[in-house]
Amino acid sequence: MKVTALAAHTPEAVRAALAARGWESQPAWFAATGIEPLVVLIEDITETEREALVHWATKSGADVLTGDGWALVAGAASRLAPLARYDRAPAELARLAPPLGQILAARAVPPRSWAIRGGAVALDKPVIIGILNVTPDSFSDGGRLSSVDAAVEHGARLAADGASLLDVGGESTRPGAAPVSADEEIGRVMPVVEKLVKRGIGAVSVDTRKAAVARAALDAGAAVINDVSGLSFDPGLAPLAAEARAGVILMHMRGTPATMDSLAKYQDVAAEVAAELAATAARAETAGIAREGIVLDPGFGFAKTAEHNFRLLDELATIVGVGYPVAVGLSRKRFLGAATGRPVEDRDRATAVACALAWERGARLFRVHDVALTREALSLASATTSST
Ligand code: PMM
Repeated sequence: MKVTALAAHTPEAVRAALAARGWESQPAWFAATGIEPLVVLIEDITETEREALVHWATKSGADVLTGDGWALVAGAASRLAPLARYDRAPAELARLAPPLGQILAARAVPPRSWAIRGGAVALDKPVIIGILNVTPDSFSDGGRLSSVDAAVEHGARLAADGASLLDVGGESTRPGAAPVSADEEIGRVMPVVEKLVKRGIGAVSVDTRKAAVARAALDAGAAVINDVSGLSFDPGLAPLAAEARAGVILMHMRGTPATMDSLAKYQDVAAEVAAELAATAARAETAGIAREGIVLDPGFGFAKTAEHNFRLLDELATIVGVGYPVAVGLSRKRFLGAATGRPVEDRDRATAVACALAWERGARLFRVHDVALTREALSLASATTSST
């Protein structure tokens, strides 16, 4: 007898084992994904629901851990699937079917493209978003080029290095950074957005929390709004994005850059960030933003300690489980320095490694300063993952 423990973090190992024994590729893939383990945390459940769940789990061989008002159910995805069907699940668990059905559907068919204004971004390969900060201190080159031309040249270099999107931002969101008026922000970003669009460099994203800035950028040809406040700063942003059919990146944070550090308090950071992002996405859809246009971002460094950021990176699949494409902004962040001891100007290697880990855990979009280095790391990471 020969016994081998197969890799369990990817269905690929089971698919390959079945294919090697004569299974056709589709049934092999379905079988492999069906026996993948699934763990779901169910909160705010009634006592009747909890009892029904424990009873069902005992009968069907799923594992259940439970306490007051919550339950954790675990088992192969195919074993838990009946709970998402009204005709198969116990009547007492009817409330569980829709959210569980959504989770299973998103796992079976992950989003393959992201709808942005005037186009779509394929998500089968890593998507790199080049950072183009145009705050006054960003592009000082001793006066050789105007800061606008220097920023546009830098954008051209990022695009040539492999960025499919250029994220132009005119407001620093560092902890405690001074707020900037909409007019000031427009004055900073618009000359750069206009020139990038005119020269056809990349698709342009505008990194702003303000509807007035987003409107000006969209009018000039930007395709994406990257809102670090996750629609919580300016009520005008969501209707604008909906009407313009802009792609949106909705990032998680708590409070504002001025107050966020004091709000970095979590019992269970990945599950809490996932729940808060799910609520943000639901608000976006209620405001008319198409589901296909939404990307979620856990907001590394925003209202999170270094330890929270490490947990989030490790448990990124919990954020991916919300069911939308996931972007990560890891570039040069402080927690990378906490792990490596490197100062901010020497964190691009750590960034590239962190992006490779994030890809492996399901992130698809990567907002970085050093596009070339990150692209190399992601080329390797994506070469090891199956695209079936
Ligand atoms: N981080 C910063 C700014 N904008 N946008 C998204 N979507 N995600 C991020 O993590 C993010 C962001 C701050 O970083 P920077 O000062 O290096 O641009």
